[in-house]
Amino acid sequence: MSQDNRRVLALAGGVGGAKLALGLSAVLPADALTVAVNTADDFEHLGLSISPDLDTVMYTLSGLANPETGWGRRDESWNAMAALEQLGGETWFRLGDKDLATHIERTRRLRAGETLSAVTRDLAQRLGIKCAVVPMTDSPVRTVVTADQGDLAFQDWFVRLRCEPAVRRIRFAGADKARANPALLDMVKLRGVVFCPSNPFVSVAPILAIPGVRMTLQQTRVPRVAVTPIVGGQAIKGPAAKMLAELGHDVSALGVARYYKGLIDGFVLDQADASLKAEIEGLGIKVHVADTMMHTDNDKRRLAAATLEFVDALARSLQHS
Ligand code: FO1
Repeated sequence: MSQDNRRVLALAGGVGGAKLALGLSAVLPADALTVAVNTADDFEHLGLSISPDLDTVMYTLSGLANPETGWGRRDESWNAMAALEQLGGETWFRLGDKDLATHIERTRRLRAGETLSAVTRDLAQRLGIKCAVVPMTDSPVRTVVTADQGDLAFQDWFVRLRCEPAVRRIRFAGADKARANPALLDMVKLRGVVFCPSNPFVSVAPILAIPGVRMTLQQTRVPRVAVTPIVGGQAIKGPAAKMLAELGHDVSALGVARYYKGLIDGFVLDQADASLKAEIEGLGIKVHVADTMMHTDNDKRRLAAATLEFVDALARSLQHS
């Protein structure tokens, strides 16, 4: 394989995406991985620019992530939040003391005129991350969840209201005017595209909503593989299963595969759902059955390696078609 064709593009959101990204970073050379991250969960809070998915990916790749929550930093202290609470400030979105430093520095640089891509590149480098971590766009895009009580900003729905209001509709305000990160528009020389096991509706869909990204994915000849975020009808983490039901999809890996139809050549299905293989293949999507649970770093590496083997097998079969 030529140098150019070695690069893998991973599409990622929060915790699940970050775990597979870590596995990919362990089995690929540093210059062969680009992780493109959802930024539609971003918001301004306490006057700071917060990019939760970028931070989850960066903390995970640098070994700094909180192993209990998956978001925020390990060995965190909460003095600023406690002091804020005493003063009657807003504490529903928990920002640890060390994590605050990331938001303060990001906010300062954005206000000074740097792009989110430039700030992310530098922060990632300072945290010792060797692969490329890029925001899906430098333009502001915000997920808006329509529930029965009206429109809710994403973090209001996700954290403040604990994902409880039933979701009627989701939109990505600003996506139509956003400019995609160039990594999402040039797939000609890739080894493959991996849809990480992130929430299809609020982590991957915002990336697909940026003009040009869906079409580029539809037209590329490189293999595109999604790793299931649903096992045994349940989300590994977060509200994906609840959202599948509320948005009228089958609450299963099959529902996810149908949602990605036309965008993927292959689907990594968990061994617990092996009975869905034939139905997913009936959609014209090849299936690889694996253990997709990522408890340990070894699990992450194993799933990443299996996903890449599947990507390469698909490349061989696409060449023949
Ligand atoms: N998630 C929560 O459920 N509660 C929180 O208080 C919270 C704080 C937080 C702070 C920084 C950060 O980067 C992420 C944080 N998250 C929190 C997670 C975040 O809301 C979600 O990971 C994503 O937006 C969904 O992928």
